[in-house]
Amino acid sequence: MERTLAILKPDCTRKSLIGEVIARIQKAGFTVRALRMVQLTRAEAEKFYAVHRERPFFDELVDFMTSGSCVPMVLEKENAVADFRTLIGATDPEEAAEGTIRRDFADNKGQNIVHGSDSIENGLQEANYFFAEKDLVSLGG
Ligand code: FUP
Repeated sequence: MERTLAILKPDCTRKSLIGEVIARIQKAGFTVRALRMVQLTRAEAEKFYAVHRERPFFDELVDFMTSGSCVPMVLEKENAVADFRTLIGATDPEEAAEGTIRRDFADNKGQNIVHGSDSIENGLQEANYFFAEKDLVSLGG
């Protein structure tokens, strides 16, 4: 079964939307195989988003991701990577489709509620960033 790594970002926790967003994820057919709450250090956020290091928004992104709690989770579903990106919508909530999580809850493209891996390979790598294989429950919910 395909896996993807989701992160509920600090705006999601600040807006008390953790439960609502997880409910949408579960209703869309994803199984939660691992979940925890973390406060990222700058070094951790910089490493996670290293691919964006040269982008003009990098410092702002790291500031934001370290501004509160994040909830990383490993999700499983057939076609998990693509289906999760459909569920959350485009990076910029103004461009995200109606009914998507970002369209409904995000303020702007910098603070957009949730992260979803962009490839199967990155999904596995990003899951390993937050969880060891032993942290994944076999049945999930
Ligand atoms: P996504 O895959 O939709 O999360 O988007 P990207 O990988 O392109 O961007 C990762 C994060 O960088 C976004 F969630 C927010 C931030 N970002 C900005 O702040 N400004 C931009 O113009 C693009 C991305």
